[in-house]
Amino acid sequence: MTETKYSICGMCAVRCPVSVQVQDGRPVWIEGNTHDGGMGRSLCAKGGAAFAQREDRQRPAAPLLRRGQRGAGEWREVSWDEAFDYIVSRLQPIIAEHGGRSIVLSDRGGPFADLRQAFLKSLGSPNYINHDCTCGRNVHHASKSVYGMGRKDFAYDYENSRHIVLFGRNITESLKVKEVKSFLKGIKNGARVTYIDPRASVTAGKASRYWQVRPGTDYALLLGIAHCIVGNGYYDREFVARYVNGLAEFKNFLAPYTPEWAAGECGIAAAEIEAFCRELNEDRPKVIIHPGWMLSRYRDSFYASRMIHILNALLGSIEQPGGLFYPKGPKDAGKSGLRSLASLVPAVNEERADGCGSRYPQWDKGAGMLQTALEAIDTGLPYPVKAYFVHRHNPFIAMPDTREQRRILDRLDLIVAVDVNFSETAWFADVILPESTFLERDSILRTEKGLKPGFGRRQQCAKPLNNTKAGWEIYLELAKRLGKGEYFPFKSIEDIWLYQLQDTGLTNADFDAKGFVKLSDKAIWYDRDQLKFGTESGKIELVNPKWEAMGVPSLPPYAAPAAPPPGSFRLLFGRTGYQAHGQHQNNPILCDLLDVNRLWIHPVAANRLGIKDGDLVIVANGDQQGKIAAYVTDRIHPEAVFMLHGFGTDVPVKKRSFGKGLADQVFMQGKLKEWDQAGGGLNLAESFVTVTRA
Ligand SMILES: Nc1nc2c(c(=O)[nH]1)N[C@H]1C(S)=C(S)[C@@H](COP(=O)(O)OP(=O)(O)OC[C@H]3O[C@@H](n4cnc5c(=O)[nH]c(N)nc54)[C@H](O)[C@@H]3O)O[C@H]1N2
Ligand SMILES: Nc1nc2c(c(=O)[nH]1)N[C@H]1C(S)=C(S)[C@@H](COP(=O)(O)OP(=O)(O)OC[C@H]3O[C@@H](n4cnc5c(=O)[nH]c(N)nc54)[C@H](O)[C@@H]3O)O[C@H]1N2
Ligand code: SF4
Ligand SMILES: [Mo]
Repeated sequence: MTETKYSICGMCAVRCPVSVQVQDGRPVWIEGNTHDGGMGRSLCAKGGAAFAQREDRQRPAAPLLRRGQRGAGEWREVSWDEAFDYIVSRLQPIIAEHGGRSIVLSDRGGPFADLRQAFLKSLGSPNYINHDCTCGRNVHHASKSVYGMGRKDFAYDYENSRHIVLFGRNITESLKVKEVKSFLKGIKNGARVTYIDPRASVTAGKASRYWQVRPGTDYALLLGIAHCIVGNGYYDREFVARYVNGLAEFKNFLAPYTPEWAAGECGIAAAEIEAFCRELNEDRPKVIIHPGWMLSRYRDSFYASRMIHILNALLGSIEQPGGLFYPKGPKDAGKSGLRSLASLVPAVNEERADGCGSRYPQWDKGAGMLQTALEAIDTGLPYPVKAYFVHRHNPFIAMPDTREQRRILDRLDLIVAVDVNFSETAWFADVILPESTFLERDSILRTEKGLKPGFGRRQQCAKPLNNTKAGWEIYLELAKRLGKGEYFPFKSIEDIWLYQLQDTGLTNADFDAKGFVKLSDKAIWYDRDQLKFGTESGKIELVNPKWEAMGVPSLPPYAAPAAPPPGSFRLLFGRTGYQAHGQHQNNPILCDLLDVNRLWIHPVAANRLGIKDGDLVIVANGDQQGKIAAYVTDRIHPEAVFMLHGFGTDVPVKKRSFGKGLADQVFMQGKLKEWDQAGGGLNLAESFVTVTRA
């Protein structure tokens, strides 16, 4: 018998709606959930490799307890009972001596984090942290300082846009299926695309204008653009008069930053910048300037991102078809939202170990900051941190300087990893709890914000092949054994769903037909005459007094980036459509598509160093070095070299990928202690390497 199950892909953090054909209990086909108009049947390569992940034998197949030294890879397979008992027996004394706050949990964030947050809270810890210090934290904090709203409070209507501007937003490779489809529709509908990146990615090939900007100088380019737009009155006067505070001060600040000045910094000719601004003036307000992520990993990313947020406001592209819009939630459709699981547990009023909201008053408490939490583990300040749960997060790949992380994590009394793979971090843990793959598990319901808000359900499509459990089972059981069962009165996932749906008038069965429930048939747009922003004034703040009072100036003068030391290159990194970070290099199908990264290097630099295309080269930073093949191409800026992120695993049981390619993060030595002082995002792109022929 064949049946169709609607669920949510888990091969990357985008979590696309999927439909899975199941024949006699075996999943036989996966595709996009066609009930979702934006998906159609499309999936990306990673989603298409989901069955291969499930069947892969080189993954943890049962709970594992460490036997040898941390990281030695000697494991003992145990029952779930024994694994839970072990964790409880280690946690109880830690809690007794240091309190619940000595436990940190980090994960990949997202719509299913509610239960993990509830679990941690029930133990009395405020220290929930997600991955974002290496992802979009600067963009997020910049957005808060301009709009009083976060980066996820805005979404993009590519399809109806007249001009899509992408600062290192490699939308066709670092992809979200629905987004890339909407982007391609926008191009078909005639949108111009300006793509700015020191590296000509696949997205550059889709652009009507490509600028090979000097790495790390986007802020200068943006200042030149802002100067031209404000100086020539290319902005939306009505929108600005109504919603924007501080234009006069902004204009004064911009005075020295002419396009000619910008050209000297970033290498894009002034005439080109001016021509681009004239186009923006023609195309506004149906313009999207995507704040991206790659501007998020430099020391001035907060300010570069702020400038992008400001430009969108000046062009009037907010809550505008063809521009940016607010993703609407259940309330906007006049409906109640899902009940929160974290709200079942009493509030925890402890100071955070990572200093968010205290030492760093401007940083959001919600997502935390892993690098300052690591500092707390290392120093015992502001208080001792003794246990670490790492769930669907792989800091040894995702955070810089793996060696330094190992040193710090080794100070902990307990490390528990919940993963589907032998992640590099899990390999160093004391306990690995293998989660069932997304095809094999249910998850808590999620809210889907957008023009048509709704709720979505991930459901089990096939029984686990191994001795694994779903996340909700793991945390409920742990809570129970730690004496916190009273907060989680659930016996099954259906119980949890029913609780979440309590105020909505919906039942579990409402998700059967499509896998999701929409709360509005029509796209919801706010009245553009009645917009409210999250700042104290309710306006868009070009100069934000609240942030200034927290020690974060709104308009500091520009400072040029450090040039690479003689003989060195700035190390840039990015992704491919075939992998998500470091998690699929060992997937049997995906490793076949791409099994190794190469070092992109400009022909002029390569000639100087006697390097030919395909030669093996030694990449080095301090005492860290490794070998890969060179890809000699003028698609990379001469000051930089580039490699795909996520390769070079040192976990030997991942036999297909072990020892293949290089890991970029090991060359980022010292970067755990270097972050954008305003926004807190780590300066991953401020590392330099030397390159020599092997
Ligand atoms: N040097 C460098 N560092 C970077 C980046 C870079 O490009 N270069 N990129 C940065 C960015 S943008 C981000 S978002 C972060 C991402 O960093 P992470 O959040 O760590 O990366 P993910 O690929 O999402 O995978 C995290 C872990 O989840 C596991 N996993 C996958 N599926 C499941 C599941 O169903 N259940 C469970 N329990 N675990 C699962 C994977 O095996 C993996 O170990 O890295 C950042 N760090
Ligand atoms: N297939 C796939 N899709 C993904 C992911 C994945 O791992 N795999 N990860 C998801 C996640 S978590 C994220 S955050 C996004 C990331 O999405 P993106 O940020 O779009 O992706 P990246 O490939 O990390 O980086 C994009 C580009 O930034 C460029 N860049 C480097 N320095 C500069 C600079 O100074 N200025 C400018 N303008 N550009 C610069 C790099 O050369 C690179 O080509 O992708 C998401 N989608
Ligand atoms: S982008 Fe690909 S891997 Fe990620 S959720 Fe969507 S289909 Fe799955
Ligand atoms: Mo990310």
